[in-house]
Amino acid sequence: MLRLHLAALILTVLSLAACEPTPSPSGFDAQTFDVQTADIALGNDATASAVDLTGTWVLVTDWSTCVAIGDEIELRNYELSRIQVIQDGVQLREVREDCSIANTPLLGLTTVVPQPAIDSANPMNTAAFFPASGTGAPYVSGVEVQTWGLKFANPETDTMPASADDPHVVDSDKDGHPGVTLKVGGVCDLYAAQRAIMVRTGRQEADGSLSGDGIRHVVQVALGASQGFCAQAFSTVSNQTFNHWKMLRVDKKGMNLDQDGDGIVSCAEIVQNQPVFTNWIEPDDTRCAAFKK
Ligand SMILES: [Ca+2]
Repeated sequence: MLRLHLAALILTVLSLAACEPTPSPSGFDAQTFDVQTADIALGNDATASAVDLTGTWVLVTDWSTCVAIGDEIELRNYELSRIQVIQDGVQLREVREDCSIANTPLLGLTTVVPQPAIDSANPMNTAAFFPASGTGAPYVSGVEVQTWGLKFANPETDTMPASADDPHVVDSDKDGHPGVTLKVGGVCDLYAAQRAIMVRTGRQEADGSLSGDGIRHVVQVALGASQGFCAQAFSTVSNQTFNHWKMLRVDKKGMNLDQDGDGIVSCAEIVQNQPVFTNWIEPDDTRCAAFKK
C-alpha cells in the first residue's frame, strides 16, 4: 500500500506558501544575442525601451514544490513555453503557448502530463511590464492563468469545481473522461481539473535575456480516476525561493531556431533545442528543510 499512497501523492496539488524570495543561483546557461543592450534607459510614455522585445521567445520555468511524505521531498516541475511578444511602450503583450511539461519522479514514480492536456490550456494572453531596458532592467509578468479541464468566464477568479458534475468542468483533452487525464507512474490515470496561477518577476541580463523567480499557486481537483487511490488529494507547498525562470529570444534576432525556414519558431523547434537553453535543476530535498514540521 505504501507504493500506492506514494503514487497518489505525486498527483498532488501545489499550494502556495507565502515567503520572501531570496536570490539563488539559477543553474541556467547564458545565451548569446546579436542585439546589443544599452545601459538602463528609463521609459516614459510609449517609447520606453531602447531594444524592442517584439518577437518570439522561449519561457523556461523550473519550479520547486515540497511534498510531505514522512519527510519533505522536493518535486521539480519543468516547462517550456513559446511566447510571442509584442512590445507597446512599457507594456509587453504576450501570447503564451505551453510546449512541454515534465515532473521529476517522487520516490521513483512520475506524473506525466500528456500533450492533449498541455495543449488544452493554450493559448494564454497576458500583459507584462517592462519599464526600462538594458542590463538589470526590471520585468514583471502579467498574471498567467493556466487551466486544464475548465471553462471559466473569469479564469483567474471563478470558484473551482467540487466534482465532475460542475458545469465548469469540460473534457478539454477530448478523451471521454472529465477534465484532463494525467498518467501517474504507469500505475493509474487521474482525471483532473487544474488551475495554475503564476506571476514572475525578474530583470534583463547583459545578454538581453530575461530571468528571475516567481510564485506559482496550483489548485487541482480530482474528478475521478482509473483506480480509486489515484484520486486522493494532498496539499503541498510551492518553494518560491527555488523557483527560477528565464526568457530567451529564439527568433532571428536571438538564437534563430527557425530550423525548417518557414519563418516561425514552433514549439517543436523549441522542444528539440531544450538542451541548448538550460540544464534542468535536479531535485534536492535539503531545499525543503524550511517546511519540516
Ligand atoms: Ca478528458
